[in-house]
Amino acid sequence: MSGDDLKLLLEQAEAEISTADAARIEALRVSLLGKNGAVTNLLKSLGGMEPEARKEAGARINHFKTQITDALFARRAVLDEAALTARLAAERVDVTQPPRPEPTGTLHPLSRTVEEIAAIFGAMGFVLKEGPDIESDWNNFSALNIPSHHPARAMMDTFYLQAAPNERPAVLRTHTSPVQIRTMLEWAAKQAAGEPVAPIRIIVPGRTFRADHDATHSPMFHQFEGLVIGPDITLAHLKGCLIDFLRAFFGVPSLPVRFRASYFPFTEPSMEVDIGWNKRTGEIGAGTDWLEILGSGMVHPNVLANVGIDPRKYQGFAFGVGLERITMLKHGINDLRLFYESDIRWLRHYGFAALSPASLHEGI
Ligand code: 2U9
Repeated sequence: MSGDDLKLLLEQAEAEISTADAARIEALRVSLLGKNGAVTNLLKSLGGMEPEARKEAGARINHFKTQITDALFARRAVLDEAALTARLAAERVDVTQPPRPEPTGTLHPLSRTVEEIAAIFGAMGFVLKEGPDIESDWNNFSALNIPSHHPARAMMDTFYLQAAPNERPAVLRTHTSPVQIRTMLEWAAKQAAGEPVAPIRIIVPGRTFRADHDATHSPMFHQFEGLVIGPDITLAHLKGCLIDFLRAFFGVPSLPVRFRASYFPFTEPSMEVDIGWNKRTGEIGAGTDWLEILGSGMVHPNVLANVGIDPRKYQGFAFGVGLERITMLKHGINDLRLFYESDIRWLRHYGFAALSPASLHEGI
């Protein structure tokens, strides 16, 4: 093969290599440099040449071989680089993306209030207790010193469930107090069995039911109640505990709190608790007006006796709060019915981020 032929072959090969893909590059390598490729065949043809001509042709062939090798290497480098760039683009990780899909829902304001209450009372050593919506008449009324003829039963507008003949009807609980009754019964049973018991310190949030429906009453609403029972619990504990709670919950360290004598069948003495506010602006902790916020009292000795606790050895205090009421006051919500309408716009506005738990050090 003449020098010109080889030059032409080199130009053609380089042109082809310059646009080849990875598979074509390999095919070209085999056909040009492989065992039966062009270069090998050219080298074989050297055998029959004169020494001078062989030297010249050998140099040309070697040059051709080097050029082809370089061209293949360069093209491969371009293809590898392009493949890597494409992979990097395709497999790019945005480290600023959240690890899981963003939560789009919000925590209902009532759930948030329960979390806040749990955080505040949790710090005071209380544990959270829950119980069933359907209760016996005894757990809901009789044990709480509300006998059959008591006007409080009518006051509470109870939903009764169909009863079997000769049985008292079950009720939809009118307050969360039956959970305290259950807790005290278990406590007294343990003690009677000789098991060691710690003082009771519970908070009980939950659904309650009364046959009542207008702008400020819903047939289903929520309460939370609290109960402390121990050998040396006094009215001073009740006052300290509730003052601390109200100041933490409303975020006003100097919130004025007033205790006013009242009546509940299950407590004696009983007290209503008021906080200071400005009735005109709705600001809590400012102004000279008083707002009734919760009910409380020392657990009635009859109630303790009903559940098998000796009232001469143990005393305690209890309190009850409407969850909707304190949530409305805290967040300026003006209609009770909004809580249950599941209006997504309202929930977005008044809802809370589900992943930011209530805690005392975050200021509730
Ligand atoms: C036991 C003993 C005593 C719970 C109490 C109140 C006072 C009270 C109301 C607040 C607003 C109900 O939601 S509301 O309408 N509750 O005023 N509750 S003392 O007393 C108990 C509970 C259980 C065994």
